[in-house]
Amino acid sequence: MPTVRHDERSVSFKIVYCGTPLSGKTTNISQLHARLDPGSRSDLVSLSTVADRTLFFDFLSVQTAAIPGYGTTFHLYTVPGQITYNATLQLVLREADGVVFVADSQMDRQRANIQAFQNLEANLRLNGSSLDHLPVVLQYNKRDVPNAAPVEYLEFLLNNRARRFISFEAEAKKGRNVIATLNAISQSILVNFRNQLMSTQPVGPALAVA
Ligand SMILES: Nc1nc2c(ncn2[C@@H]2O[C@H](COP(=O)(O)OP(=O)(O)O)[C@@H](O)[C@H]2O)c(=O)[nH]1
Ligand SMILES: [Mg+2]
Repeated sequence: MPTVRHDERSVSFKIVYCGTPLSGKTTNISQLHARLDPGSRSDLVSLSTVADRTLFFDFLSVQTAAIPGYGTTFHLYTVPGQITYNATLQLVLREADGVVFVADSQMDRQRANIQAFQNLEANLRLNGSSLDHLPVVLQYNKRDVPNAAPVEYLEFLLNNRARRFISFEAEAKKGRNVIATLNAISQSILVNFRNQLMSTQPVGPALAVA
């Protein structure tokens, strides 16, 4: 759910980056941090466990002028892919306005991608949400690796559904299509937001005349 503050004339949305461990979620966020204007983004916040480099989550917020008259902010979170951190995933997914699923292109990570995808679906269901209603963008990351699965195969595994998701090939490490992915998910969220507003607002005079 977006947070709308009419007193401050601000709207904020939450985007969650999900996917199997080491697929490149943190790399996406740190590349965005490096590439966006420092004046329109926050510092990068990363909370990690002491024992290893596994992160609880990363956080970055980005300001845009997407909604006229309102300051519009997208809050970006990554969540750990490990099943051990499922409680964190569920908590961060709560109230998500959109999801970026970062898939690992390496052929031997396809089973892990599928598991992470099914885990995402299950957690959304527990939160009363679903992939059929939420804006989702798929990112096929690590296209540079020698054992990359063909994109058509990734589409077959992860995007073989009635309502297909927008998908991108990416090399997050080099920043390729990292901003394009953010752009697509934020567009999709804004369209959703506008549609929801239209369905809850009373019909205005212009519409009544038409
Ligand atoms: N070859 C290659 N490696 C990548 C790419 N994106 C991320 N990585 C590497 O994959 C590893 C895991 O990335 P990280 O962002 O920590 O994954 P996370 O667990 O999903 O947050 C790191 O060593 C990254 O440098 C990419 O596009 N190509
Ligand atoms: Mg990470």
